[in-house]
Amino acid sequence: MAEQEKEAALPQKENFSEWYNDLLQKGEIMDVRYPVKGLYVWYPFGFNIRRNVYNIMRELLDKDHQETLFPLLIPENEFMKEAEHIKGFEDEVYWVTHGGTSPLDVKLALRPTSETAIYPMYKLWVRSHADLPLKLYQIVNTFRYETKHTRPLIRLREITSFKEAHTVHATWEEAAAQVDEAIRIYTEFYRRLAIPVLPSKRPDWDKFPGADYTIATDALMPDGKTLQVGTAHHLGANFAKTFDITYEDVNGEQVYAHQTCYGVSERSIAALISIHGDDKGLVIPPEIAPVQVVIIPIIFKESTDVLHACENVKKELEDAGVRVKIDASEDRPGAKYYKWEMKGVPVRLELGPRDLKNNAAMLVRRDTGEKRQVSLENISGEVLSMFKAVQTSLYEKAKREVEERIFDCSTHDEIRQNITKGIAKVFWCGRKECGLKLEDEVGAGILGIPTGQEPCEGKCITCGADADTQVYVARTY
Ligand code: 5CA
Ligand code: ZN
Repeated sequence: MAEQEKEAALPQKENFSEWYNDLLQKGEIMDVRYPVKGLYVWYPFGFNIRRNVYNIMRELLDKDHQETLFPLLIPENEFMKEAEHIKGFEDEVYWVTHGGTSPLDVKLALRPTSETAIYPMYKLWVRSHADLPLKLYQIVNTFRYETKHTRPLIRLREITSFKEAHTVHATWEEAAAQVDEAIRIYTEFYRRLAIPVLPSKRPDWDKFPGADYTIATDALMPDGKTLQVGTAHHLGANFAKTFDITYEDVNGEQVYAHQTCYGVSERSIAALISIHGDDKGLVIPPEIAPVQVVIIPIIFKESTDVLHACENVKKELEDAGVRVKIDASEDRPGAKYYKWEMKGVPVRLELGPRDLKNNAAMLVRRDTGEKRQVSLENISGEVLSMFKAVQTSLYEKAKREVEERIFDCSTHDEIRQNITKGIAKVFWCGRKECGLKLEDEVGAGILGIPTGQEPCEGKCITCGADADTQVYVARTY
């Protein structure tokens, strides 16, 4: 990259789209210049963030799921078995039709999601109630021929980081409990990313093709639109009937199993960088940051002492498990600050001759800019406690932002006035007709009924009939 290009500042975050695209490039997350629409390339720095994020996901799932890996290609006959599922995906599937120059006997679909790859095997694997529950997941690429505007990390034609879990249970109720559990796992996952999410039950017309119902988690983006960053689906016995997944129950009878599936993609990283980033670049929670502390030696003339002290600090931090870099390049300190701020390094440590005399260093927080002089005596303790403070305040700040941007509305006009700022919360009678009319008139979508909503009473915002639930309405990605 040319020096000048590197130095150019980001557009203000208020111009969200421009800011986002620029940040992906300057923060070295994704290169968007790959010559196929909807496909992008991970820079190594972005990929490092991805690895840290998915390690959290693995840690959460590995408690009671097992990781697996299924093939990318799905034979047409399997893919075409579940009617609702086909209807939902047929316009989005890429087909492999040839091997070399010979047409294939059976066309092969590139998985848009893996139900139809996995469930024929589940038919073989599930035999008795002792095999249940079965909870597997994989992290793979999936392909969807998206026709809406594609965007890096947000709407991809090759989703490179699709985490999909597929579970099998004895009863409908157990599957329902697993859907709730999936939403708890996702809420915890996003909390580790310092992102508050809003879980809600999608209206019927927006559920996953082939599911009984869908619960989704949405994150509020800086431009006031929401991004669906995870979904959990109750599949009932719908797929079990199609793929003949049965088990022998305690009475020795063959009965259909009940299933769930739930997924998260690199949209999680889109939300991460969008929600925390600022006009200076990335802001990355410590647990996820590829570089957690950058040490900047402040050198005047005789510098060996300072450099030596920096090496010692680096060693001590590394022994405490911290990912550290010393920037001893020729650049001016200001240029170094700029560079590492763009990269979102959570803590900067400055050390000069005067600090050294006092056996101290200066710590600077990336998220708030706050500076603190600390003793070198217990430097790893100071840094680790600053990490905690950063993590907490990133989450709290994002949470306040969401709370301030949910608006109770009682007319379509009121929704229209508030919807560019965030999310509207409104009473809805539950009738599809009213829901669709609402969406049409305000130019936004119903996300769904918040999970765990207290019973409430009001009038449907569209028809005025009695309503006992409120729903979120938002402009969505
Ligand atoms: N089989 C189910 C559960 S794994 C499934 O495919 N669900 S999904 O269609 O809702 O996708 C799961 C999640 O992937 C979505 O909630 C969304 O966050 C993400 N996602 C869906 N399509 C795309 C896309 N084109 N680009 C990036 N992320 C996507
Ligand atoms: Zn109504």
